[in-house]
Amino acid sequence: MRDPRNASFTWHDHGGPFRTVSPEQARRYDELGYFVMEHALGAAELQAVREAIDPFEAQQEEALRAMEGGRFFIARADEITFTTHLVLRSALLRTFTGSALLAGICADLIGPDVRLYWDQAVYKKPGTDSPFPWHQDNGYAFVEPQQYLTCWIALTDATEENGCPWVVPGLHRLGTLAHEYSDIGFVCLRDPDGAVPVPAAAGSIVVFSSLTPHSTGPNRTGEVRKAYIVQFAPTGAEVLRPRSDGSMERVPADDGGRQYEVLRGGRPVTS
Ligand SMILES: O=C(O)CCC(=O)C(=O)O
Repeated sequence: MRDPRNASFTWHDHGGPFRTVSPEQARRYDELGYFVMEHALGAAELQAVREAIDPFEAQQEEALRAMEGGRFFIARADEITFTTHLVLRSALLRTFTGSALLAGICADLIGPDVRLYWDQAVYKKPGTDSPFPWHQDNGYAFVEPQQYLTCWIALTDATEENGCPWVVPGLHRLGTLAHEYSDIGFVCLRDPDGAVPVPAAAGSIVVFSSLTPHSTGPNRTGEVRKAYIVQFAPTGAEVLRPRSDGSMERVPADDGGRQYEVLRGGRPVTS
């Protein structure tokens, strides 16, 4: 079932020319809704990004443990943490999110004018039994245009055993599906047919659409599964936010501090 705000949606295929993704990756993005850019980050860059994030995640874990029930929204102490808006706290991550690699993916899959929409680290701890439920990223906050970009960057090897992403190929072309809230996250599908695991070696990027239904599995290993998720939207994108009277307000996704320009007229903007 579609989200009622998704009245008329058309997926626009990408015709190139491409500067960073291959024509085959662009084809997979259009047809399936995702592809993996293998070993996109070098070892030194990967280590630097992980080391920039780890201390903030440790603080987040401590803060969660101090909360009633060890929970806040969908985060759970010693299971799964969401450390958001790291670009406000780390110059290294700010530079990384505007790197030639990420800006190039944005140029190929979004367009000439792009802003960072969201960034967060998601760490899944050993012994986390519950999966992260099936959702589209546009199911958390309804953005228009609906079609924005998620780069799920594996900071450690992501495997079926420790909670790699799973996707349902093809459904992104329908636009935003209806979601309902559960205490482990918003849900748009339950046990969908055709779901495929998307393992990713450390340093690889799972590139998918905000409209690609995805989930991540339990972590049955003894190691933390670490990911840094960065999302990009076309300049001018707006979030449709419900007001208390039931009407919708349109909030531009251009927060001066963290939703900065990454591309303007097809050229990287350094912030
Ligand atoms: O990385 C995870 O385990 C789930 C995160 C996710 O799907 C999301 O933030 O949209």
